[in-house]
Amino acid sequence: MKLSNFVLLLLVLNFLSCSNEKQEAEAKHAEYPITGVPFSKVKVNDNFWLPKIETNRTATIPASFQKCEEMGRLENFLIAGGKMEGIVRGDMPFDDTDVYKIIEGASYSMTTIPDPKLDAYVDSLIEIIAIGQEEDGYLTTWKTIDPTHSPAHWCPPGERWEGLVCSHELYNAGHMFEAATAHYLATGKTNFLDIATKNADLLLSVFGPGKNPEVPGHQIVETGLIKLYLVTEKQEYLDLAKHFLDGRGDSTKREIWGPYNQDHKPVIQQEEAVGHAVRAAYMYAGMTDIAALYNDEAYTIAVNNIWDNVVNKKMYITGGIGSLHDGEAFGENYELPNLTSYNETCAAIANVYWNYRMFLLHGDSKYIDVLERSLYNGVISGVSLDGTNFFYPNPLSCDMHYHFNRGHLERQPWFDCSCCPSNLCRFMPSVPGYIYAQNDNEIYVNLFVQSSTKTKLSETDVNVMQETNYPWDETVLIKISPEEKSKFTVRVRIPGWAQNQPLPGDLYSYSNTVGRKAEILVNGKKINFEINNGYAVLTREWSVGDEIRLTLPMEVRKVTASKLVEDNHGKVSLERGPLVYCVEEKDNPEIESIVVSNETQFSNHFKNDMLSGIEIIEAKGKSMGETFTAIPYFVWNNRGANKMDVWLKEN
Ligand code: FUB
Ligand code: ZN
Repeated sequence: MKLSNFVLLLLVLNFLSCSNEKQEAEAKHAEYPITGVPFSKVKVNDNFWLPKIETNRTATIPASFQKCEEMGRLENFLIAGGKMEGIVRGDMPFDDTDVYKIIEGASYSMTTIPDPKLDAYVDSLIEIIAIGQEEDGYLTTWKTIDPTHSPAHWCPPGERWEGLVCSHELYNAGHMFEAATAHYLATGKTNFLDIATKNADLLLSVFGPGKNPEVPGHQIVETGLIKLYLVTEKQEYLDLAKHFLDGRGDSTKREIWGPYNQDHKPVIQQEEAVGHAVRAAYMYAGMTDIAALYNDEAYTIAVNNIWDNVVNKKMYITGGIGSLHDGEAFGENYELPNLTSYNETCAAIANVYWNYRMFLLHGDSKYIDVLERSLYNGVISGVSLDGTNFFYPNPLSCDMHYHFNRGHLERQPWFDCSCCPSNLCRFMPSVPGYIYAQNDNEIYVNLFVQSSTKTKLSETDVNVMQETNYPWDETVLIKISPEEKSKFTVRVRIPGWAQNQPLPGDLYSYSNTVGRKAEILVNGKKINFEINNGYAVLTREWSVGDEIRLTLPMEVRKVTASKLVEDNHGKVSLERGPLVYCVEEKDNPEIESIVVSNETQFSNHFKNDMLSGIEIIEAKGKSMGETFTAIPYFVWNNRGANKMDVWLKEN
């Protein structure tokens, strides 16, 4: 792949929105195999995502800014800049990043819905951030305030760049780069970008061949640098990103830190997902960027191998990754406990970032299958329906004894380590960016969300519209209206679950396979279609008003896990469409006696008045235990703490 191809490819990754003419002009110069249609070009008008994105804008982002103010996150910048007296506030060496991540979310939000008040507030925060930056560009407030005093008992104090394994200086930089890029693309202003490039230039003078050989203890600076490169075109930023990745696990130049930091062997030799899950998934996203950007086979092979390991051995049915509380880490192969599953919200988000890049690199819908599963289950379970309370871990069972949510049984408004709420702030407004993608003469319909967009193919511009009540209903109407009648391809994703495969790989399977297949009508006529890389490939001469009607078999399905997953022996979980279901004590006072047998009958119906409107599953059978109600996993724990199970005993 040519460098310029990848530049554009990355430009349209979920974070990056081309909202002004300058960016559109940049985009026109590039060529690339597949590019996502950026969220700023997609108008979502559905009943599922739009309310969630709106809740993020009106509740989550303001509440999170408020928390940053209350918890001293802003004061740290002022103290660092000598405008206030005091010692560092907060408990984490990366508290600065909460401010950055919420600004990133606010920037995305402003791209879709202009908000002058929010714009002015964000500018005032950027002024405060600038105060915390040292003359030479250095910016990590706790070290500037007093390098002899660490806010975290688990990370010793030290001068600049000392103790990078835990100091988070490069993690702080990475989130700043991602946020500053988003802010620049959203507003066209350079006030934040200037802070970021000043810091990145300092990194260039400190790290790189023949300089400080250390690598980040927590990855994200790599993708941050790549985004900075995309907007500045400064090649050194890109080179430094690759340099940081190349340096991991190389014991000839530095003392390596081991598997927890994915620093046990060179990244291109890694085959198994190990260690801290968020670090890992951010790194795999960065590696995928490098694989595409440099057309690097070794990087491509490595991310393919690691991906195979994750989907076949280390992923929850909810798309969650990182099963262990201990170290917030991946467990051994098939080590997927339910009650104690960690499944950090940030890791689910990182899994989306990574899988989207894998799709852009390979054009296979199996990556979108993983992305969709994470998105509809393990990501949005992280936030309450009102947008103000959060899960850090997302377990698959709750017994009311194991206080899984950092000592609590319910979602919390904030945490001492508040990475997950601020990650949701930045993630939610970007969801429309995962729906469509394209290359020269093909349009990909990846997610089924009522929405519209306009894509520019080589021959013509094409308006694409979806009408659907997905994920509740199984029909999707896709309207294709080219400005000029012309021949091109529409690739409509046929989800794995609609082809009797819950996830790519053999970790999970359905015990009641459904005979009904996905069906497609074009302009009212049923067609036979080929499935290629997971897509129905519809190539024809399209004209204004053409319609594709997709019907997906949304029967209730029973999932079983590989026998190697000990916790799920003799158990099944329920799914419908992309949604994983669970049972809660609220609906099922006798939750412990719930059982599923071959005779259990399932029906589903929509309950408008329940949990903001959900499709419930009702089970009926010969025994009392077979009569129960299941709800989508992502809404559990919105009616107070109570027992919950995803995996149900099978009789
Ligand atoms: O270390 C920064 C963030 O805090 C990680 O990504 C999360 O897992 C939490 O530990
Ligand atoms: Zn987190």
